[in-house]
Amino acid sequence: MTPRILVASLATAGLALAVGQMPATALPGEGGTSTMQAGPDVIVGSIPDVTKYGANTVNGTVIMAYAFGSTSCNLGTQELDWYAGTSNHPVIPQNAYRIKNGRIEQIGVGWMKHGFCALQENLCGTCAPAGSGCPSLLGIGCSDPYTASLNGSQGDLGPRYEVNPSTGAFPATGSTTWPSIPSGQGTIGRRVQIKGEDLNPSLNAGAIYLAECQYVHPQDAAFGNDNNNASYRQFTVGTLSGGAYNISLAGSTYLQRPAIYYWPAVSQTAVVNQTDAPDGRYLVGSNATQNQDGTWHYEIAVYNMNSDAAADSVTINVPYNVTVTNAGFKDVTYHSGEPYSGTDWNIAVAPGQVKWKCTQTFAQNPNANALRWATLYNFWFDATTGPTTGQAALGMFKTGGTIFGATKVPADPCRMGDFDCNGVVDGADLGRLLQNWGGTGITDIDRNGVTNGADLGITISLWG
Ligand SMILES: [Ca+2]
Ligand SMILES: [Ca+2]
Ligand SMILES: [Ca+2]
Ligand SMILES: [Ca+2]
Repeated sequence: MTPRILVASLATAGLALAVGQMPATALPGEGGTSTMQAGPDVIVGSIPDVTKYGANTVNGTVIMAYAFGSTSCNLGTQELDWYAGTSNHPVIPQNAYRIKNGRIEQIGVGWMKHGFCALQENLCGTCAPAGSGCPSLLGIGCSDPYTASLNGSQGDLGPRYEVNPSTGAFPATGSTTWPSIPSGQGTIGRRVQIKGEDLNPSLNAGAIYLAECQYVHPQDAAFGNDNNNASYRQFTVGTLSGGAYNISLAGSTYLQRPAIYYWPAVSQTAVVNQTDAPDGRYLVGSNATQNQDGTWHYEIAVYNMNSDAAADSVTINVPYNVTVTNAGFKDVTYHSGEPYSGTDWNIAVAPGQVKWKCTQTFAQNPNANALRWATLYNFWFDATTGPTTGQAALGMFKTGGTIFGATKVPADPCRMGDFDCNGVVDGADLGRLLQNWGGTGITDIDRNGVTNGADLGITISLWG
């Protein structure tokens, strides 16, 4: 099923259900159709509410602060640790996104709420309580609500850098090691921070907004149940009051999938494809729309769900007879003492390729601006041809290595082997190949870095 159909069917299913809650069975998590995963399996079963805190002005920019509530469920076969002040409880980052003019972008980043004790409720089905009251375990089938005001309580919000999102490991030191809230940011510190201009209705006609919550937990990760831990819900923007826009959650919570999956529901030509690094999952979304001058605009959004390796480059091969212009990049704004650099990636447009790369290696700066977990970065360009399906190569920051994800790329306007693009593969093309023997570029058809016998063989096979 395509994400768009999935979303549409979920939207229909949601009509019959209480607002803000959908059954976990509505959308199977990673691992097939079963909703019962071996071991503990935490998910976000609902995003029930939102709290607005107001705004601070930082370096002349008005930044507004929010928190989203999250009700978790244990869909697994074992109880889940929920011990406050240890390394055995969930941590819960919150994000906000906007879909506008064919692009999905992350406009809000919050720190991680550290869980403490679990109620034993039944949002997701039959609960076998792990104890009475609020014990330090979440029972099998049980749910635990964190209201928005709890998820925005600054004393329980820790920085994201402390956790390895692949293993769920984080130190038990708690708040003793957390950076203190910066001066003048008492309202927005650690919470989900969104620039006022990203919400201002007069600047964002037609925009769709999404809230996303994710749970990271060492037991859930150890059992391989950590690819279903993010859920999302739409929100709308109201009037300005108390220094910040009122926002209201709308519709149902879409379960066990991150917000990027909603992109094709809004931008109908967008697609989302998953690809896994050895240590975690990435989602590559892409969209191509025609510009008024006949060229095409490409939008690529890469989301790191739970990879500690963190992508630090994105490379797209484009045909040599395609011209690329207007390449761009957008990241997120880390805050409140999160140590990551905010330096924009370098963009290199060369014949046959466009590449975005973090400006520093891991060896140069472990806190360089790699694409960290639970964040989404944007990459875009214009090209002279419309889309076909190709690959985005994602380089890995901490580990080295490259993974590939399917994406829309510009199609080749010429036949393979027809280097001069005159419609036939003939002696002129062969001459060019022989002239460039040993070299790179258009005659290196298989893009292995050298024009050689393999490329000659391809050219001959396409003769005529
Ligand atoms: Ca899970
Ligand atoms: Ca930046
Ligand atoms: Ca030719
Ligand atoms: Ca070659």
